Amino acid sequence: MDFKNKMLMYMLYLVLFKTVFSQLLSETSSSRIFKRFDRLENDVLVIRDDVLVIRKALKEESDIFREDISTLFNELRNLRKDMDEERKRRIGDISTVSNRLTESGQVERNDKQPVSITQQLSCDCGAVASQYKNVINAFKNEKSENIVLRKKFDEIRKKHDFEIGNLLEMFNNNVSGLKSTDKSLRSEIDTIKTETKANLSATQKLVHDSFVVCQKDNNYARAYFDEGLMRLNASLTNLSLNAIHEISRITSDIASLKTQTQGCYTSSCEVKDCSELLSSGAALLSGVYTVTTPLTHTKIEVYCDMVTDGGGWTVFQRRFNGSVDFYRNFSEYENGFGQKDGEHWLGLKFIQEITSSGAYQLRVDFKRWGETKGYDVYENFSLQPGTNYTINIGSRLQSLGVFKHSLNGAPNNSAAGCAFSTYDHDVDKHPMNCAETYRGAWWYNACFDAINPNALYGGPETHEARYMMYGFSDADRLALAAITMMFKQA
Ligand SMILES: [Ca+2]
Repeated sequence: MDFKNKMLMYMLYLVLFKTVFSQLLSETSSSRIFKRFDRLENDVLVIRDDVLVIRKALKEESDIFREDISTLFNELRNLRKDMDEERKRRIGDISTVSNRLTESGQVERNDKQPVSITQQLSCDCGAVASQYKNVINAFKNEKSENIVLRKKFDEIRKKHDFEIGNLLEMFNNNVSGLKSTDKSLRSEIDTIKTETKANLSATQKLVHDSFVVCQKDNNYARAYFDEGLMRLNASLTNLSLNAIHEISRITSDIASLKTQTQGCYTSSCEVKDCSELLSSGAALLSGVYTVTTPLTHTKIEVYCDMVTDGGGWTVFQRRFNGSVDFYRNFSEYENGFGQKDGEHWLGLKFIQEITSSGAYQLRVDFKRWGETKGYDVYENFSLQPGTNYTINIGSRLQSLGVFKHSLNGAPNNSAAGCAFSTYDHDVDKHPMNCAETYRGAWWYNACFDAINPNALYGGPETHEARYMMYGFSDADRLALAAITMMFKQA
């Protein structure tokens, strides 16, 4: 690669560097500035390498020129030496000739044989003169050639001096330009370093400030969390204590219940209903218990409601999901059906036997579709002796959610004083079979007025008289979702 091409490449490097650097300056991100800075340093190193190569090339060329000049000097020296030798030789020849001439003159003056000498001399002088002439011509030629060589040497030397001067000037200019560029680059690098340092300081301050804020937030959150945790621990401790207390109470209740239940399987435990079970002193839960009927001493299972209105209620009818079919014959109503812990009918004979032994209240609880609840309570409930199981119902004590109807209201419609009818045991006061017509079993009058608790189990939209209902309003006549009928000692 010659010098011009290298200079051209160098200029290209400079342009490239300027472009890169101007782009570098436009960057704001410190990481990008760092990357550009690295590239810039690489470019500077490449340029420095090129300068070294240029310097080396210049030196080599300069050495070559020096060698050439030295060679020329040597040649010139040799030429001079040759010329001197030749000149000496010619001078020697001339001297010889001159001596010979002198000698021949002496011979002419002293020799007594001048003719032969003259002849000899004329013969030798012609040859010597010719030789001398040749020598002179050769010398002239040599001199002329010597002058030409000297001229050429001067021209070459001038030319080389001029080229060396040009090269030196170019070299000095390049070095000066490189020094200027280097200075400029160093200045720009310093500027970038300063800016980067400032950016780094600002970023460090920002990070530090953010860290301080985060730390404060973190401390606040931790304190809040710790406080919450303490509160939670306290709550959990209270809950645990309450739970332990509750578990202890329930365990005690279960133990009492077990004792009571087991006791009632023995002949010594003779409670006739849930009222007596409750008043026996144990803290009891609602559920199925065994009682002994007061007259026939029959042990039967009954469901006791120990919650409603003080508890002690013996349930004789319970419906809440339609799982048990209540359209049944008289015998089944007399003896009972269903599961005591689910939907069931206790049995007319058991209701009759228990309620005949004392004063009992009758309570009806019901729930309409949509969760509206109601109840109806009467005094003096019992079933008269005999197989018709005629119902006695006293005054209404309290009620909720029952409209104008009641169990002992209108003489032609209320249940009070009526016998119990099923589809196969029509003892109602109407010519037709009320139980069959209205798909129930009840103390039908002629036939009933909005109260048909053992009829078909209907849905939320059912509003017909053959569906389970109790004291509906004339407006809705909707079926019930659940109903419970029970008694307890007054
Ligand atoms: Ca009838």
